[in-house]
Formats: sequence, structure tokens, C-alpha cells
Amino acid sequence: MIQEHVSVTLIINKTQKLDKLITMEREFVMLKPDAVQRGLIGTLINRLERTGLKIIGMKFLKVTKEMAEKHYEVHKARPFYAKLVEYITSAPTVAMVIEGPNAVAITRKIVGATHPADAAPGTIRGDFGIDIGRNLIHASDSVENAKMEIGIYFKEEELIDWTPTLAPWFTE
Ligand code: IDP
Ligand code: MG
Repeated sequence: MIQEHVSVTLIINKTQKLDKLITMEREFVMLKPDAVQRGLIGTLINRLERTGLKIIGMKFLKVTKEMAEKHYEVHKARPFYAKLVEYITSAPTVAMVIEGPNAVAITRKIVGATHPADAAPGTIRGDFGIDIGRNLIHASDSVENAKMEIGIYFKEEELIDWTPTLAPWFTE
């Protein structure tokens, strides 16, 4: 009886550890040219930063046509594709990699729906946008796509492994 109890406890502990491992994610975020032109870099980064998700990479860059075509390849056949590439390459951007538990879902929630008119108040697109073609920010929609997009904009050695001192106040 005691033996059974011990093994059940062990299984639960293993499952909990596994959960933590599975949910630790990397998310790719880009502040688009309209966000930079409108002077919103600090404001928008603050919204992501204050969640407790950890920034592990950041750069200010003008996206090249080649980068944009790779990034938005999935939208190649869409009618808005050419304008999307023109928009994302039109002025500097801020590219970021953000890490933490459920980083993709949490970031996408803060970013809001694609069209600012559908985006909830309190989200970045809901609070700062009006036009789907000027929706301020990109965030990958899955861990897999985040990995691919991070690879377009960052070398692995540009991502910093660090421990925020407040980490225990954000996660158990
Ligand atoms: P997401 O950015 O919310 O993930 P996606 O459907 O992946 O949305 O579209 C990528 C980007 O393409 C959007 O953020 C927006 O900039 C642009 N886009 C999407 N649909 C339209 C459209 O109907 N007209 C103009 N631009 C669009
Ligand atoms: Mg998308």
C-alpha cells in the first residue's frame, strides 16, 4: 500500500516537471515599421516585458526583401502579399525573441486579432490600430513557426541565456 502511494507521487512529480518543460517556449516578435515610425517602440515592448516573459534577443533592423519573402512565404498567394512585403521593408523594425512558459499564447493574446477592428481593447492592435495593413506588430502563431522566423533574423549566438533575478516572483 505504501509502495503504491510512493509510485503515484513519483508519477505526479514527473508529470509536473514534464509540463514545465513542454510549456517553455520561444516566441518571435517584430515591431513593424508603423510602430517604429509612430514612436511606439518603448510602449509596445513594455506591454510584453511586464508579463514576466524574458527577452533573450533584440535587434533594430530594416527587413530586406529576401527576409520578408521568407518570413511571409505562407501568404505568397494572397492578394495582400506584395503590399505586405512593401510595408514590412519600408522602414526599420525591432525584432525580438521572447522566452517563457506559454510564450506563444501569451504574446499572441497581448498582440490581439489580426484586424485592429476585431482586436479586443487592452491588446496592442486593439489599442493602437485601425487598419489591417498597419497592425503594428508581428508574433509567430506556433512554436514551430517561431523557430523558423527566429532563424531568418537571428543567429543562435545572438540569443542570450540569462536568469532574471525576479524570476521566482513570476513563476512558481
Ligand atoms: P497575424 O499577423 O495576426 O498572424 P496573418 O493572417 O498571419 O495575421 O497575416 C500576416 C500579416 O499580413 C498581418 O499581420 C497583416 O499585416 C497582413 N494581412 C493579413 N491579412 C491582410 C489583409 O486582408 N489585408 C492587408 N494585410 C493583411
Ligand atoms: Mg501570422
